[in-house]
Amino acid sequence: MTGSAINSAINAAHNPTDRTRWRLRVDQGRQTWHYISEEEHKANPQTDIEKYWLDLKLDAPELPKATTALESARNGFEFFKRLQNEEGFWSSEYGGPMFLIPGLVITYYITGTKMPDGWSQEIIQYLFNRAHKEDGGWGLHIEGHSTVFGTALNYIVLRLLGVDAEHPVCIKARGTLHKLGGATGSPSWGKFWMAALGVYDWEGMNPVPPELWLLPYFLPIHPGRYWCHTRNVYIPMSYIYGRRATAPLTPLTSQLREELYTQPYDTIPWHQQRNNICKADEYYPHTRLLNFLNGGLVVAEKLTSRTGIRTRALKAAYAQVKYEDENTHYLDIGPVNKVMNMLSTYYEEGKDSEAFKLHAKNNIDFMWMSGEGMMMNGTNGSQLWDAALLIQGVIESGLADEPQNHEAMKRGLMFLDECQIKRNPPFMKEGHRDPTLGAWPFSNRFQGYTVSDCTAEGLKAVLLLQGKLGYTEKRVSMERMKQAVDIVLGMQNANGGFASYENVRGPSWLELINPAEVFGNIMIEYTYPECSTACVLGLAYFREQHPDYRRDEIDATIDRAVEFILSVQRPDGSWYGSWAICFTYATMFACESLSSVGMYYNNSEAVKAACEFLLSKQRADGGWGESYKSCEQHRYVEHEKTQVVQTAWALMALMSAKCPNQNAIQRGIQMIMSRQQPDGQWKQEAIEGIFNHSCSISYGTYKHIFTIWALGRYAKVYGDFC
Ligand code: LAN
Repeated sequence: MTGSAINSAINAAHNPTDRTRWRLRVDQGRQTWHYISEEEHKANPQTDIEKYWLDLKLDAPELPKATTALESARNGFEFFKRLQNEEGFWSSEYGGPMFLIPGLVITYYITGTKMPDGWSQEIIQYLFNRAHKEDGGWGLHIEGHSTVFGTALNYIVLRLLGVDAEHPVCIKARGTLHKLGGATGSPSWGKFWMAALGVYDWEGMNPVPPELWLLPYFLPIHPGRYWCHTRNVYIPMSYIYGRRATAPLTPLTSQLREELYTQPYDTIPWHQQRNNICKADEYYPHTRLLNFLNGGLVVAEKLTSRTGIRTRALKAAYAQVKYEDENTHYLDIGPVNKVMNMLSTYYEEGKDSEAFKLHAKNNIDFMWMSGEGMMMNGTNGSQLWDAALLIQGVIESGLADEPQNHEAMKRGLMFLDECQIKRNPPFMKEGHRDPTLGAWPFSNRFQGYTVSDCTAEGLKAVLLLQGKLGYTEKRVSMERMKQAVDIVLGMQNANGGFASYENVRGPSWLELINPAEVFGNIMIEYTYPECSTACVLGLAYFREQHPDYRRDEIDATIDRAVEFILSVQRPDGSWYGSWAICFTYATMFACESLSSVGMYYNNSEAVKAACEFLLSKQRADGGWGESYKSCEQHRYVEHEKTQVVQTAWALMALMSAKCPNQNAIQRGIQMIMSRQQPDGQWKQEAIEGIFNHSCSISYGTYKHIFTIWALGRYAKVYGDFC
């Protein structure tokens, strides 16, 4: 081949695939994208769901222009119904974090695993599209400034997938990486992936000793007490670190060694890099306690790493990898430990093992294809969460009573029935898991982790579907609802609040040894007003329909949870939101809780203060708009633009609080209506979600769910006009 023929062959590999050949399949709540052949494509045309998410032209008709709030909600649901699949849920993009794809691609490279058709080109596309226009780098998440973590790791991805170092995207990204000081300044999770790949030295990383698994559980530092996401990331990380498992050097990784740093690889003083974290990356700096302990661990590492203790510790850590894999049908709690567990399995059981094959097969559940290319979702979807919320909005608005929507509601119930978890984890005790029988998860029952508020929202949706609509079957038995109630009742913490997946198991000072640098509040479970609200309402809805079951406990649990919510209100009347942006989101939840126990604007100072807070943030155009920076900085930060999703949240809060300022509410409703498209949809605006105070995450369905819900509530409260 001539030089130019080689170049065009290389470039062709970086072109997008034929987007019309992508199909989204669903199977018992699992959702997976497939790149199909030309023949299959001809035999099986693309649906609106696929077209919508791929940014292709839909066949959705223009609807009669809405003149009232209810008409607008109806048009919104008319459109959104097109995106419901045959199993009754709504698939959706759940990207945002920019540190997930690197773990996948590095693991595939090390283990020599072939990617399914279309992935490689489309991952490249995604990174090309998401490189920041100004400096060519990537951040922690799609809206964040360029960091070493984002830029070094995604640069590595492009190179491993075959993009040339002299490709303009690589040149620009490398320039930014070098300006930031090079890959030595990466946060620890990046150091880990680079060391595993062989382009960073383990000596430049703080120890992650698997020996922690040999400690007795009564010690507060035992990893079984950590927040389950953190625990599950550090299990395989400690296994791989403990073995110093590094991929053999290849011509490509030797080149990367020279591309990632500002000085020759062999001259880097690695032991001085352990605590070298670029300022642009740092959200939660190391504490002095952590640095002190790490210093001790470095010495301990020299003594133990080749002894029988290490062998025993590796065994204990790997046992935890297995429990997690088996408990989750080899899906794992999230995308980070998913691929770390796959890499651990490769080293422990080999590439031909059944376990490794299952891992390789199941990564597809995390991959999401979009008009921008392929990303890795923050979980294996948000199936249950989106369905449960949307169904509640449609029922509250009264739209569920209209005959054209019966079928959608029946299918929704079918999915909730399917999705409820019908067993406890097989390795519950050994794997430090809590019960799951009767719970609802965030995504699907295969991943199968209980989440407090997902259980409560699932229960609420079932109670409404089965208890309030005349035309649905009783698919979820009383017995199964009681199981869900038992789960919720078991999840209240000593302070009255509810945490996310498990009860708080460790002391809050553990946060002082949070080693991840880029996230806050990750070491233990914390209690949240959002999760607590869902539990309050879930129990209250159940009590209304079934007043006899565990009545005293339900009453007492609700009272204590409401006390908790009141106790975390901030002096300005707002609540800090941990799972979406930010004060607007949590204040909506808190107001819902308080109104459920009869506290409103006119009889509660707390609710009045909440309304005043929200009203003080309303913009001239009638809407609200908050930036993800609120979550980072713990103070309200305005977004440059008004956002329909936050406008809907603020309105939901004001309406549940019975705020007397109807004019403000009406202006908000008009703002939402003004952004509705002729086919009933709302366009994507800024990112909606957040986690760990610093990383934003997309909830691609919120622009439909909360708009419909707020409009529907408005019509219910004020009548159908606007
Ligand atoms: C989620 C998504 C859903 C979210 C809600 C149900 C909305 C919340 O109310 C409770 C917490 C929960 C379940 C939650 C926890 C943390 C998750 C799983 C995420 C924000 C999605 C992605 C994030 C996960 C930790 C991302 C991987 C990163 C690590 C730091 C391991």
